[in-house]
Amino acid sequence: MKISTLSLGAATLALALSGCGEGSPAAGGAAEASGIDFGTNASMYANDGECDDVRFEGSAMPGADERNTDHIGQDAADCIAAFDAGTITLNPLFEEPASTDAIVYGDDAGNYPNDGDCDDIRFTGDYASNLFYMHEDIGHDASDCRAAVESGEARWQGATATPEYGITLEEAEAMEN
Ligand SMILES: [Ca+2]
Ligand SMILES: [Ca+2]
Repeated sequence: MKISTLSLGAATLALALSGCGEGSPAAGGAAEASGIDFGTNASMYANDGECDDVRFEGSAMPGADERNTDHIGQDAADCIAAFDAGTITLNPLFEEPASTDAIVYGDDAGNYPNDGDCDDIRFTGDYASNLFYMHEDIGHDASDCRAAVESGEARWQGATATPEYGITLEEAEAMEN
């Protein structure tokens, strides 16, 4: 169970500020050498000891039912620490493909296969402003995403720390009600 508090936000800000100068814990580590943009500590789950950024995989990630695409690029301190410790790695599905033809789309085992929308957050397009992305669909909406890329509707956004996030869970629930 995760609980966010205002005090956690204050701690996040303090840590983000302290990380700007010399002596940042990431300096010289594997995370820095990776070239990955870990982003900010804007997530409500920043600095809770788990890497909540679903671009990664490994033992320092929360359980599957606690993962959420909203935290991509917003849990830098936790994910840098875990990356340096070797308890997470970049999910290979997010590695930049050499060309559009080299994209690994995965399979159709996600929540919304073959519904005409590319639900994999590795991709975006004009449609994304109305889409609720779920982490379970990463690499699991292959037919829809392949068709959308081939038609030009979708484009690769990959491992950017500032993706198009689609709509939030709250917005999705409001649309259902
Ligand atoms: Ca975290
Ligand atoms: Ca779909």
